Amino acid sequence: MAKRINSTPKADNFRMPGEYEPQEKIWMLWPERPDNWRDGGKPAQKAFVRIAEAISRFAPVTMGVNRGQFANARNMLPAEVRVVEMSNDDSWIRDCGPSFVVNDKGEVRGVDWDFNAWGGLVDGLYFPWDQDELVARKVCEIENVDSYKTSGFVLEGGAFHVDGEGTLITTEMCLLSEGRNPHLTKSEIEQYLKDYLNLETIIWLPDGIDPDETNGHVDDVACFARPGEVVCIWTEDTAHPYYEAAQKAYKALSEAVDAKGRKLKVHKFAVPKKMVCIKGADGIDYVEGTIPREEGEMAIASYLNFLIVNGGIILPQFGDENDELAMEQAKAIFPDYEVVGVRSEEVAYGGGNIHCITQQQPKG
Ligand code: KQY
Repeated sequence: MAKRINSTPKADNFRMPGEYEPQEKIWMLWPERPDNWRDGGKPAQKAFVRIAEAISRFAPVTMGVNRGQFANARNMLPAEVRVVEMSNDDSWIRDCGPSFVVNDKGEVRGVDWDFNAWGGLVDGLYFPWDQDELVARKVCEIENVDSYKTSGFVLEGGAFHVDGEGTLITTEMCLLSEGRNPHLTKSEIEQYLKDYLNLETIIWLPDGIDPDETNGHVDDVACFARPGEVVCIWTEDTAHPYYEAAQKAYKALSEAVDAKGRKLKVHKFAVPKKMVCIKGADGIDYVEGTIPREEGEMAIASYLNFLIVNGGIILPQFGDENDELAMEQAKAIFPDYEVVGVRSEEVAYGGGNIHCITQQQPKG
């Protein structure tokens, strides 16, 4: 039976592995929410199928699906993708799913953060979020994995990256936002991160690129390529909407020292040349309590929102002039990996990308 554990991963010698460490499987949730995805989620569902197929080449995929979409998802997805019924409010399992931790004996546990739809009643994106809040627990139950619950501490998986060796990167814009943990100081927030992910060093970047969506998740801006090396979005176009955030992130990372005392090597990573803008918004329902998505509005589109999975890099592609550049840069930064580009504008229209809709379960 999967139990709740009343201590912390740090106290029990569990740590969160880097995304480049071996993975058991990848979790996803099926899109259908008509007030977020256009045309009842049909175009997004096709994108999710392409992404699940690409990931399946490197690790098994399990897709959680709301009751009413089970038959359709099962029909659309290839046989190798496991489909399980799992109620949810939307498909962002990076954020509502568990963050898995492991120990040296090969045991795996989950960390179940409080989830409040990226800001709760202050600036959250939809209401209610009660089914999302249960996703981490359900995943742990299905996998028979014990879990820690951070009651009173709100966090999402897209808000941080770890190197697996005691270092985490995050943004002040997100973790210090009013809708997350206004009752905690910055050093109290650091202590939660250290206790629940078993860390020594937190590297703070100032800003993310989507203040109005996730309040600046780091997984659009920077990630670890391996211990001691990070990838950071970069543009020299001063008029680009991501320019300021990229500059600040690059500077913070270049000046940082990780938990092992290493100065980080920072790889520059392209951003789309032209902004991806929401299409087909007349096919999105308007519902009070959900942030409206407007025609032509800038969607957040970052190549850096890729997934690292057992020797594969699943890289967003937008039909942009810089798609090929991002592919080439990913191949150069990850020479031993196969880089697979997948068109994912439809995911961007919904507010995120490949990293946001996936959650890795590490091998024990
Ligand atoms: O990017 C994410 N991690 C989540 C975005 C949520 C968007 C909801 N419309």
